[in-house]
Amino acid sequence: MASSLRLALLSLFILFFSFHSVSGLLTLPHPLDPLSKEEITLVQTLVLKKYPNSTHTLSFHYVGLDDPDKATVLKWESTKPHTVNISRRAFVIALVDTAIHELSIDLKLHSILSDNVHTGNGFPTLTIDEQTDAIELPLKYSPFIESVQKRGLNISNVVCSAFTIGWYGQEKSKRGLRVECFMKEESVNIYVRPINGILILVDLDQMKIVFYRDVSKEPVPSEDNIEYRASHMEPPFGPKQYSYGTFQPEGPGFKLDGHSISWANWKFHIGYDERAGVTISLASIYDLDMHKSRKVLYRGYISELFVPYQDPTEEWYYKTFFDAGEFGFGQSMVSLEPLRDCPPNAQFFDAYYAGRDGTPQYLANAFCVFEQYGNIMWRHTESGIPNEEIREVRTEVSLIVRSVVTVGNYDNIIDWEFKPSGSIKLGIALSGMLEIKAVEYEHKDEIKEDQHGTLVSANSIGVYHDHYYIYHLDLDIDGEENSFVKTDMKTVKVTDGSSKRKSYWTIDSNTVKTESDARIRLGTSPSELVVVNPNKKTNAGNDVGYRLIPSPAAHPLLVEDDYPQVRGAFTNYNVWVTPYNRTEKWAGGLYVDQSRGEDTLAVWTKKNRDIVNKDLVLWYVVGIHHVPCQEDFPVMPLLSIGLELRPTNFFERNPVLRTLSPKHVKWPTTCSSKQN
Ligand SMILES: *[C@@H]1O[C@H](CO)[C@@H](O)[C@H](O)[C@H]1NC(C)=O
Ligand SMILES: *[C@@H]1O[C@H](CO)[C@@H](O)[C@H](O)[C@H]1NC(C)=O
Ligand SMILES: *[C@@H]1O[C@H](CO)[C@@H](O)[C@H](O)[C@H]1NC(C)=O
Ligand SMILES: *[C@@H]1O[C@H](CO)[C@@H](O)[C@H](O)[C@H]1NC(C)=O
Ligand SMILES: [Cu+2]
Repeated sequence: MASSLRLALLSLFILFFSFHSVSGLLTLPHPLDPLSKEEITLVQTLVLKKYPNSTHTLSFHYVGLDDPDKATVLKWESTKPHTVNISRRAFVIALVDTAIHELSIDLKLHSILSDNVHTGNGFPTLTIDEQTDAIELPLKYSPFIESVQKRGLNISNVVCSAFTIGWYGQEKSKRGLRVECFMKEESVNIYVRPINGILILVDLDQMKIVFYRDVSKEPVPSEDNIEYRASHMEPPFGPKQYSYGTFQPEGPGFKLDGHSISWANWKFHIGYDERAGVTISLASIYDLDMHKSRKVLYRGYISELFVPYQDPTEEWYYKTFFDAGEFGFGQSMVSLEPLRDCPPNAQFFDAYYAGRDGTPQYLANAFCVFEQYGNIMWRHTESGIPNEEIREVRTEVSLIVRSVVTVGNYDNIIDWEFKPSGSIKLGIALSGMLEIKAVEYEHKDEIKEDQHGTLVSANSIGVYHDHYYIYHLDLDIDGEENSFVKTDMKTVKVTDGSSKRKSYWTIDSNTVKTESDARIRLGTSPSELVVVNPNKKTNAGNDVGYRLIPSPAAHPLLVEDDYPQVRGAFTNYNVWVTPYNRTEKWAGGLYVDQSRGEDTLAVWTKKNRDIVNKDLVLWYVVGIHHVPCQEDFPVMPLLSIGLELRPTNFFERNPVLRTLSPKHVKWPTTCSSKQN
């Protein structure tokens, strides 16, 4: 039944609009387009020419667009047709032998413009290939084979996974990885079946195990109740979800031109970067009253994701991951499944990133774009007029750009949702598996000391941890020069008898002058945070602006000088504002693997720069403290968080006042007969 419906749906799409992926560039490259397959190959060729792999060990750790200066991009954008001759450059981080090289490559001139060696602390993003090599090592390492046998386990059923090691104050650092192993028997749910008690450290330069210890023999949690594949489950299934159809007889409401999209009143560019994942650029909204497009966001992406676990023991203390800087958010993106990850009306995009040897790696269905129906945009029922009932309702159609980043056990669903009302919702949802620590306990009552997590199943502790995502939001509210206004709400007491009330609240608005005053811990007192353009006012005299509607705030619970917190110091505040600086992209630093916190947002803002009427970047931390519970096991239902950027005195009035609801069309009868 399900498959016949899917067929019916598919044939509809073939009929009404193309269901294929957009891979190549349809027009001249936009200056912010991700590197194409051919450009990545060109980078590989040029670097190999300088450092032949016959005489050097060479590995590519980052290959991405070295985006042109913002002023140049804005000039290019404002000149129609786009005649500005804009350079096209790649930024590359490569290990040549063991030195970290930063190369700037001109893709038009086919030449290496600069080649510098990074001598500071920290290492580049890991390649997927070196992780793959590292996790093979234990399987051929005799002490490990013995440990497995001693536990009565079959080495053929062991699979391993690589974990970054963090930094804990030591003077010298070497590139390395910890490896942990799991049992894969009937079930593929490996992360809940750890072989705990084995410490393995791999030296990545030598690609060999340099430290090995077998410290304990906790049982591997059993395979009961851990399966998540529908094909491997027994009925009953439920609750039943009923069939549905999506049908856009006029085709989708958006137009694509390469990676640029225009939809409703919005237009923007969708980029991809092997470190950042999906990037949104040059978003502007058409103002029906002013008859022109107005700038909102120059660039937005997730700059870092910090996931510190909270078990201080020998086996777990090091687990303080930086998923963007260490593992690459973009290269950890996974192919989306049509009809499941994205609805039937979605359009898919492919992406390329560079593998370890520089060869372009193809990622099909890397992100999707679709229109979402079903919410209310605005409404009113007026029943206060005798003998008359007025009811005006407008359906909302919004546009979503979706990608999924899967770093090991966790899946991060990243949505950018654009609304005709001018709002941008930045959604994050978590799913996937908990990281499980194997213990001897089968019931909570047996546990005597802190296990640093919740017993989510027999012998299985879901360890406490946090997820802190930090967004880089280079807002350009109706132009580049902006200010940051903090409006505090405060109680006023009436003591002079002028009112029957004893109190009320009012506001106190202040333009924040410097970076240090713009660091904000949310939730301590009520306030509104607005990025305004002080040079543009509405007819009523208000500064045009966009307001930040935050998610519930999470504040770090580690002490400020704890090593992971020094490295993840961008979580010390929920909101930061900096003046635009092209090199300040990565909130945890450019070199995050074993970083020492020397290149974080917290360090940059110590300059305490002036942020009044300047080109500003808003940094926002979406955080959650995760106390695992049994429902998170064996796979966690989506947990959603996020924020909203919402116009505030940006428009003269409700910008969707004159927006009509989409027409409802009847499902074609030829298909409806197949629906049962
Ligand atoms: C050098 O790299 C190229 C491109 O990846 C590959 O085809 C070739 O086999 C490599 N040669 C050596 C000696 O590793
Ligand atoms: C554009 O600039 C490049 C150098 O960056 C130059 O080689 C090329 O001739 C220029 N093209 C035009 C049409 O001016
Ligand atoms: C170990 O597992 C492999 C693959 O599942 C199987 O072929 C083999 O017989 C097993 N060995 C033992 C000793 O059970
Ligand atoms: C940009 O930021 C980097 C890193 O914080 C700094 O070294 C550089 O001086 C800054 N440039 C300007 C123009 O402020
Ligand atoms: Cu979690």
